[in-house]
Formats: sequence, C-alpha cells, structure tokens
Amino acid sequence: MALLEPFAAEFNLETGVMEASKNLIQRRLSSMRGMYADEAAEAALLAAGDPMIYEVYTSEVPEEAGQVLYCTTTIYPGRVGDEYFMTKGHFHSLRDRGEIYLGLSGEGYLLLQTEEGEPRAVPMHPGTAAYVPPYWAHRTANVGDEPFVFFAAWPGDSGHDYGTIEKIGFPQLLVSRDGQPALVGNPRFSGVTG
Ligand code: PAN
Ligand code: ZN
Repeated sequence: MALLEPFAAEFNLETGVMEASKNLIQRRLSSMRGMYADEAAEAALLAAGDPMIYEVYTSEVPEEAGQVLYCTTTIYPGRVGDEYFMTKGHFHSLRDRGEIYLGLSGEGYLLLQTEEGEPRAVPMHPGTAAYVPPYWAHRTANVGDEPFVFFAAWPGDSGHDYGTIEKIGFPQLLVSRDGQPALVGNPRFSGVTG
C-alpha cells in the first residue's frame, strides 16, 4: 500500500459541498428510473424537467484495503408521488464491511435491510451518528423541506453492489402521510435473491 501524505478536506456543513473534491456524482431522477413506486408520478417529473435528486462529493482516497473512504451526500427536498427523494441504495460488494454516517444538516432517514429482507429505519438529524453494520444494505431519504446533508466513511475495499437493490428494491417505502414520514410495505418487494 502506498504511503499517502496526510491531508484535510474542507466542506460546507449546510450544503455538503466539498470544494476540493474533483469527484462530484449527480443523480437525477432519470438515473434511477423504476426505483420509486409511483410510476405515473415518476413519468410526470421526468417530463417536467428531470429533477436533481442527490449529489455526492467523494474523496480521492484509493479504493483499497486499509484506506478509509469518505464523502458528503446532499439529498434535495422533494417527493415522487408520496415517496421522499432518496438515494439508490446498495449492499457493499464485500458484505462484511460496515459504514458510519454523520448527519450534518436537514432531516432524513437511513433505511436498511438484511440479505433476508429484514428492514430497519433510523431517523437522522444534524449530529446523528448512524451506524451501518456489516451485511446491511443502506439507503437514505430526505423527509424535510431543506437539503438533507450527511457525511459517510467506510472501508476502502468495500465496493458497491447496486444491482441487487435495482432488482429487489427495499421492503419498505418511506412516504409522506398527513405531512409526516411513514413506513409502508413495498408491494413490489421481491425479497431475497437466489
Ligand atoms: C454512501 C453512498 C451515498 C450515495 O457514501 O454511496 O450516500 O448513495 P448511493 O451510493 O446508494 O447512490 C455510502 O453508503 N457509501 O458506501
Ligand atoms: Zn455504503
């Protein structure tokens, strides 16, 4: 493993913007087609201009064992039908790699599931350190009116498996009911992969 020079990155706690980061990932609705339950609402939003759902400023740390990767994620406020704007979500390719999230601004939820489809939901506020244990798939959603911003750090060799979630989804949907976040069963959840 290369000997890196120590360094520090500055980021904005309100917006999540990491000025020095050369790696900005932008996810518009069109890059996560089919992940929201309400297909008609998705089509209407795509026709109306394809909103930005979330942005991720990532570190430039090598993706190898022993390193610690980090990023800030900013999920914009909004919904597709009743369902709050959210990330794609993933398992780590190496399933036994965990992660830590730290809420910086706004209000959100961390949604998780085991490989057996056992769901969990953890509310996140500024100052919440939410632990993603090894083996749990994870996704975040913004349930407030402002951007939801959080910092994440995870082992450098974790890798990201998006395909499993694209195929099976999450067991629960996080929706707005009378203006409050509520978890409901996902009728399309196809459960455990073979
Ligand atoms: C996070 C996520 C980030 C974006 O850094 O990658 O919040 O979510 P998706 O990767 O699901 O699009 C993380 O969990 N890294 O491992
Ligand atoms: Zn992760």
